[in-house]
Amino acid sequence: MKRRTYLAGLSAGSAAGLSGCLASLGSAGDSCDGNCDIGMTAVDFDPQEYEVSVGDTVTWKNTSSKGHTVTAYADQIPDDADYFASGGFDSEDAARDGWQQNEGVLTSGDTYEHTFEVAGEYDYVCLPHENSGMVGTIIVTE
Ligand SMILES: [Cu+2]
Repeated sequence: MKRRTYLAGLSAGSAAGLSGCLASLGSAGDSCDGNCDIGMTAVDFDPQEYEVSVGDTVTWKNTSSKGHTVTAYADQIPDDADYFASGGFDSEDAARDGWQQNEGVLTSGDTYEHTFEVAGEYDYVCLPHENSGMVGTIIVTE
């Protein structure tokens, strides 16, 4: 009986291992429920690191009851990449000023999309929760 339990556990484990492996490349966040790529929980981007290919569009969704932003760090995206931020701001300064007026905030259920045209690594932050470490990274490959 003990051995059967062990074998059952083993096969469930390898299935989970396989899906974990497939999931490591651009897998959507659990909180998305199939409706987004990156969920925004109370204090985190889910997943925190997300990998896509050039030309892919990433959809963030606020899956929590808190207000969040998606705001690129201007000096932590590829040099020739377009700046991006929820609210449509064209610079980090403008996004930070806007946030003071409550602009660019995604409330519960809101989505934001950005299409990544330049390969490289993009770091971004949620301005209301910057001090709580609500940051994320998009890795765009050729
Ligand atoms: Cu936030």
